[in-house]
Amino acid sequence: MRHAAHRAAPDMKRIALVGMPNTGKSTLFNRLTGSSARVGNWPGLTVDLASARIPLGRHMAQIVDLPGIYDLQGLTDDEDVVQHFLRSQPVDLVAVVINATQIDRQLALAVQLHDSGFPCIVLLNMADEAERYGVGIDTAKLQAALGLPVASLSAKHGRGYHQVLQLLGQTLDTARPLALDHAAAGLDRRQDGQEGAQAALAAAVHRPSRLSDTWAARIDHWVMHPWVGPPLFLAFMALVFNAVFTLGAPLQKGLGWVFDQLRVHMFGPALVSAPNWFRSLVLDGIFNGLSTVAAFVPVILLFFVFMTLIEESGYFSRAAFLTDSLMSRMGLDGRGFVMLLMGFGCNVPALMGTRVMRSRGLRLLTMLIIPFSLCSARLQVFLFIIAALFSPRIAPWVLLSLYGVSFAATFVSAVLFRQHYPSNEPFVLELPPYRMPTLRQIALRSWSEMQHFLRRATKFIVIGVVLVWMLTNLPPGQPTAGPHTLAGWVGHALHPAFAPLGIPPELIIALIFGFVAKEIVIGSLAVIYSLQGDALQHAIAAQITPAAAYSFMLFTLIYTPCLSTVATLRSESKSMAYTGLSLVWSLALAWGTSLAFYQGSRLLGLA
Ligand SMILES: Nc1nc2c(ncn2[C@@H]2O[C@H](COP(=O)(O)OP(=O)(O)O)[C@@H](O)[C@H]2O)c(=O)[nH]1
Ligand SMILES: [Mg+2]
Repeated sequence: MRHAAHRAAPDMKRIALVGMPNTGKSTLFNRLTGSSARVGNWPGLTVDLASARIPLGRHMAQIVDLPGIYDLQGLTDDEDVVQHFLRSQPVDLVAVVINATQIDRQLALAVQLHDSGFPCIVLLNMADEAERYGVGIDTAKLQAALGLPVASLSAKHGRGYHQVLQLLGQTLDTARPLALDHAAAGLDRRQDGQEGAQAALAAAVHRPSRLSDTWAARIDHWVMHPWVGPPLFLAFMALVFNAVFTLGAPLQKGLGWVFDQLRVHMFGPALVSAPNWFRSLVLDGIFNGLSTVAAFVPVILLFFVFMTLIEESGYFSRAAFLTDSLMSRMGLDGRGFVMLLMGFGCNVPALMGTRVMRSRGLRLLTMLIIPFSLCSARLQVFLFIIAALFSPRIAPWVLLSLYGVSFAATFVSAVLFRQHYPSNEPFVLELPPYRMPTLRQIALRSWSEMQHFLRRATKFIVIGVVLVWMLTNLPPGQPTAGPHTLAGWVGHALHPAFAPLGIPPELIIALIFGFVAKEIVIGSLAVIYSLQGDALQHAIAAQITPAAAYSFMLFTLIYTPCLSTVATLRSESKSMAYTGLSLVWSLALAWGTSLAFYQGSRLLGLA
């Protein structure tokens, strides 16, 4: 079935966008395809590729956005993906996207593809920047020298776009798909394209000896300064972080209110005459699952608004460069550090943000450690428990120590697993110029990331919430999460495993709820103890010691953050085995840490 979905209809043309990284392939793709684009599986590929069908001239064409490559014969994961794609999917036209300001280094790729037999068209993108830097390209001469159609455009601002559409349509009139065996033979021939490129460059391109941008150089002097740069970066991250979560919290609250209203005024009344268990399943199971998913929407939207700003402006590459040497000791890179910091707000968008990493190994390692970032949902639990058991004088230190543990768990995991996830991404220090993001870019990105999350996570999360509902409400006739429900039995059965950690059965049940979302842990404690607020805090304080409470918090910090994170891990890694590893490892680390802490403090006579 998967194969069938990607076999183009007989009258359907296929155009592949190929080019070096950051030449604007995706920007052009988005402009071409708008909202019709879909991200999907391709047979034999480890990454998802975006594709869409659009009318072009007299044809329907499927456009595919491929990852960036430096060389047709290169060895990185991405180059592998492109090779595999060109060998397994017939294409009618390869649109080679080139950053016009770097045409001297990029043209050879177009010649390589042409020499390998692929029907090509050359798109000189970033015409706006080329003009600003004084790079002059005579497209007519270039076209003649290469023997290929050439057009120049600015994909970001839309300049020259309509001519490109026309040219694509015309080129398709005569383009014939390259048979797969010819494509393979062409790719096996291994040419470097340098000669043809040099001749064409000499004939058609005028480049100033040095492209200078004094304005950017002056900013970089401070942004990349060894002493000024890092604090500036941290201050900037703190700002972004605050912006995301101060704006996000009221939005989340508002959304929660809307869901409450729906529940109280619509679904509740509609279900009054339904049997109790059914009403509870719909309202406390399915409906709660949906509102859990919805709660992430504002954070994801805001996160990607800021992420687009940071990435598009060019600051992201610079920040990553600053922290790169530090992170490389852990087998990570600077971009991973930025995502790790983002994870302290919410793990879900941070995991999605790792998509900027092109090496699968690097990405998996980064995704393995992000869930240990103490996110704002866990913070709520800690604030509640700390207030219940620790005096105001030491409370801040307790919280600070949890942040320390969060960093330590990250570090330990990275060091332990770095061998398993080697990165073969070439480290290319190429700082993009500073660029002003457009509103269109920001809106498009945050909207599509939100859709991506909803489409991939909803089913998984709702099923998980319903399972927890079943645990805490079956068999029927018992008080929710009571000792004679399935959850009560599980809590009892797990007691031997948790007693050495100082965690009583009531809190084990709370941990089961916490598997769904940390936001509901306190609420679940209220249900389990049938108490609220101060009374609940007193009851917990009376039941456990501070050492047991800290052990509970350690466990809460380190084990699975929430179902949404698990769903995101699964959809981003596309591997159940990897998702399972992440679950098992975090559970094991949580258990070991809590055990070591609780037994240690008992030995010291503190528990
Ligand atoms: N100035 C300018 N920037 C562009 C243009 N097209 C793309 N960009 C920027 O170049 C960067 C890389 O674009 P992207 O589409 O992600 O490149 P890809 O790696 O080839 O998919 C982004 O910051 C874009 O906003 C353009 O025509 N002019
Ligand atoms: Mg891209």
